[in-house]
Amino acid sequence: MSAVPVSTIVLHPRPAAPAPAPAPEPASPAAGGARDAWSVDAVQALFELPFADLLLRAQLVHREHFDPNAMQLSTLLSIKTGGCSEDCAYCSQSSHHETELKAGKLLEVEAVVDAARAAKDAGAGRFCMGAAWRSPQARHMEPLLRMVREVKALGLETCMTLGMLDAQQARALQAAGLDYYNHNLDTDPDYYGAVITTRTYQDRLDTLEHVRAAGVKVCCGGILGMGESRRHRAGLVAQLANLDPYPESVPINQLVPIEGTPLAGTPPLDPIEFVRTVAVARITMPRAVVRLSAGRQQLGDAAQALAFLAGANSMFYGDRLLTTGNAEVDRDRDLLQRLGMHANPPGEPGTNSRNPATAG
Ligand code: SAM
Ligand code: DTB
Ligand code: SF4
Repeated sequence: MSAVPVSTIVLHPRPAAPAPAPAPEPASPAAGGARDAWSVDAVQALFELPFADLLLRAQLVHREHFDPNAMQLSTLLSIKTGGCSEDCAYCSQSSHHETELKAGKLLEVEAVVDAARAAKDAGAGRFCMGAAWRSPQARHMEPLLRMVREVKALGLETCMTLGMLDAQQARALQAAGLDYYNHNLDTDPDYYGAVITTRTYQDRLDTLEHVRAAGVKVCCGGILGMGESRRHRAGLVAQLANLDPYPESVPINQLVPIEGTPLAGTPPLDPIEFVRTVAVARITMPRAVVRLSAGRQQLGDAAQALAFLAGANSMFYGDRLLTTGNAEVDRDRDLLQRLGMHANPPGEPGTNSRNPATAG
């Protein structure tokens, strides 16, 4: 394991007064201790730290739990595209918006398995299947369960994102071999109503509860750059960090502005603020795998490298996300190589041995 123990990192004495120290990290859920909640104020205080202090803190936390040079690679496939009844203001697939996207049917199982095999051959460790639904219907379950079984049989980790699930659907997916379910909180509860009106924050929390109760690992994050404030970003991170336990996997998306959606003209987020958010996620959720998700093309190599320093240790890998482009595979391989980073083999989370939450 190449993770550098914190004790071996030489820190130069700080010449000036130390930056204010935000609240201590709450007791780890894996340690079974009582958890303190992260207040939004405490999370915002992390955001306000000088950039170098914030990144150092994030790196120390990261190195304590993970190999800092390991990258988890997930490939996405849209298994059912467009025509969605929800009104998420960022989304190309909502039938409430006039976008250029053509709606399709649920893909055949064989087509999904072929795409998963290609993703594995290209080096992905996890295959994430996304459907533009409010929630899956009963007739969808049989093909979905076959997809999970057959993708899993290839030796890939499986992930799905299908909208809201009830308890029974979550249990059926778990029994088929689903490793992760992605369901994002997307933003702060106070900003949520400006983005989505067709389902509530509580609906999302309920689905996360069903996923957790079924024994499927939780992949839950949000979107930055939708016009929210720093306070809202702190509120989102506090919500995620206060889930008990916090998600195993935290995707941080940057808004991909899509023509025809209400958020199309939103000014881009400062990349430094994006990196700050990654660092704050790392500090507040030390054992979570933090994923650079949508928006990597806009971030560019230098900001992504900073985000890796800030504790991001996963990315979407493959030329497409769901309906938009992603950084190209050759470019990502080149980026990892220039940074001396390596991809995790499938099923291997790239943790160090002190990480009970994701080591098994
Ligand atoms: N329909 C399901 C749902 O919403 O739960 C699953 C698919 S949905 C596309 C998954 C997530 O992708 C959303 O929750 C959102 O966080 C992210 N996403 C969708 N469109 C995006 C965009 N234009 N920019 C950034 N992230 C986006
Ligand atoms: C997540 O948090 N981001 C992914 C995945 N989960 C399903 C989706 C990103 C979608 C970006 C816009 C698109 O391609 O449509
Ligand atoms: Fe539908 Fe998901 Fe897009 Fe919302 S984010 S419109 S639920 S596909």
